[in-house]
Amino acid sequence: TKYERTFMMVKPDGVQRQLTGEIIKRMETKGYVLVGLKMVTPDEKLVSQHYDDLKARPFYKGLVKYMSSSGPVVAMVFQGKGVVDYGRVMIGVTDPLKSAPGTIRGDLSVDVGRNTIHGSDGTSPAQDEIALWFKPEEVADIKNCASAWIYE
Ligand code: DAT
Ligand code: MG
Repeated sequence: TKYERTFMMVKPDGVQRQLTGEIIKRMETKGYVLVGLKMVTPDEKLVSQHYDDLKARPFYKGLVKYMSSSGPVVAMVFQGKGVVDYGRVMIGVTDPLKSAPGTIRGDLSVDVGRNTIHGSDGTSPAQDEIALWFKPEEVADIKNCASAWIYE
């Protein structure tokens, strides 16, 4: 694939609040291509692996419990130029009340523990997270017909 990929996930609060379409719409209208999509009800093991780098943090236990006992999430892979870093810009910072208006968290969320969406923090974590949540055959190799009108 020509462009990088990132892992994003609509968290249980975002699914319950029916924000999945809004989130996908923002990424797609930017010009990023959805190449992986599934609803998953993650167990503790999967969430623990996903947030392994935070296991020393005081909120880790509550985070894992929330993410693994609140119903489904929507796991996604987006593809495009700069999608890892710019995807994070579109998401906003961790605390929604510190996120700028126009960002997903800034527009849609209030509390840090209900901040609606996850996005990989770097290209290396992105690769790890895609591999954790998706089988290789679940990520499509899409040649987007609009790419000549998005990229010069
Ligand atoms: P981000 O999701 O912006 O990458 P992170 O990786 O530092 O942030 O933390 C993962 C999630 O853990 C975050 O989306 C919400 C939760 N979290 C982070 N910091 C927290 C805190 N101080 N109190 C409660 N939950 C927190
Ligand atoms: Mg993070």
